[in-house]
Amino acid sequence: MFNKKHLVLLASAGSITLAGMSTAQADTLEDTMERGAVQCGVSDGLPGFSAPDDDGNWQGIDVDVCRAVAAAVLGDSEAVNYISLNAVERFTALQSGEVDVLSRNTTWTTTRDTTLGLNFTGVTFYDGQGFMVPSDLGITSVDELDGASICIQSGTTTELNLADYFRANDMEFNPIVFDTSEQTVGGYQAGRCDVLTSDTSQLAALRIQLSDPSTSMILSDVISKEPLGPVVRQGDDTWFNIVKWSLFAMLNAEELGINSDNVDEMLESENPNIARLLGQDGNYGEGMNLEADWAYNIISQVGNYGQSFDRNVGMGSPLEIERGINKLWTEGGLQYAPPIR
Ligand SMILES: N[C@@H](CCC(=O)N[C@@H](CS)C(=O)NCC(=O)O)C(=O)O
Repeated sequence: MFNKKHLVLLASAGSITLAGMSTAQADTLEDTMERGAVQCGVSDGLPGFSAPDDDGNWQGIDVDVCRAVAAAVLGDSEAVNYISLNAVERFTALQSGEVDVLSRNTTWTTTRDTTLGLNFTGVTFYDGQGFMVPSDLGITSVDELDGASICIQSGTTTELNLADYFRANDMEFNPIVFDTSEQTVGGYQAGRCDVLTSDTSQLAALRIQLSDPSTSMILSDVISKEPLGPVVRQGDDTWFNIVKWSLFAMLNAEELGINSDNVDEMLESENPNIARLLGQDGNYGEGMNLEADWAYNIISQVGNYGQSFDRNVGMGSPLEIERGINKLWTEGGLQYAPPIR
């Protein structure tokens, strides 16, 4: 059961715990304020999640988390330094302090949350692993993939789930492993494999990068749970709270009907929930050493969760992903933020 990968992970987890302890006194908020920018770890470029636009400005639902933190802390959502990380590099970059928040389509798992000296702060996108196949193969289900060559990215939960699923179903596969999504999609396009597997949202992002997306389809089967969310180092609870509550502020704003267009009118609202969120009744940022307008700054500059979802990955974006289980709990979905009180 214990393969080489597990041993490498455990070996590195040891030094990581020590690194986490040595930074127990860290004051990431103070460092960020002195620097004047949030150090944000993102992907190598995954449209909808984190990718630079034509003008070189980073965009995406993961990017919006870092923009929200920058708005809350510095009053300026643009005050972010983006650091591109592939799947293998991402945790080391956070542990070493190269980045202060990792917001890069990263699945929350036990090992990552408890053995790496890191903490997951919430879920930006509830996802699951799926498969993309050339449409002309006539494949309709994952059960037809016995013996397939499968393109996959190293250092991901995708790799682990694939092995589990095929073993459990007594099926064989030939993994073709790459380090970046660009290489993975390139390998698939060049015919190095029959199938590409990844989180389904990321398949949607990879599919639109194909020279002709209509030649590939995403199967409806989903073989895993992939709750994706931002990660911080252990040992700095104030920073942990800031990142966690920045996302909660965006979710609460959507629930309360506050968006970037109406937030100024909402400052006059008689609704106590709105008044608390916008800093008109008390200062709920105080416990995080933030100003009372921390959430106002997030909502006015970044928008609420629904706005971010829609423009980056939803129907207002080229990915056109349905809101699905990422709807608010009030709409039958899983997205639920604790109250501001
Ligand atoms: N959610 C999974 C997969 C994450 C992942 O890295 N997926 C690839 C999909 S191809 C990716 O995003 N690559 C972007 C990159 O290389 O920067 C995990 O946390 O392990």
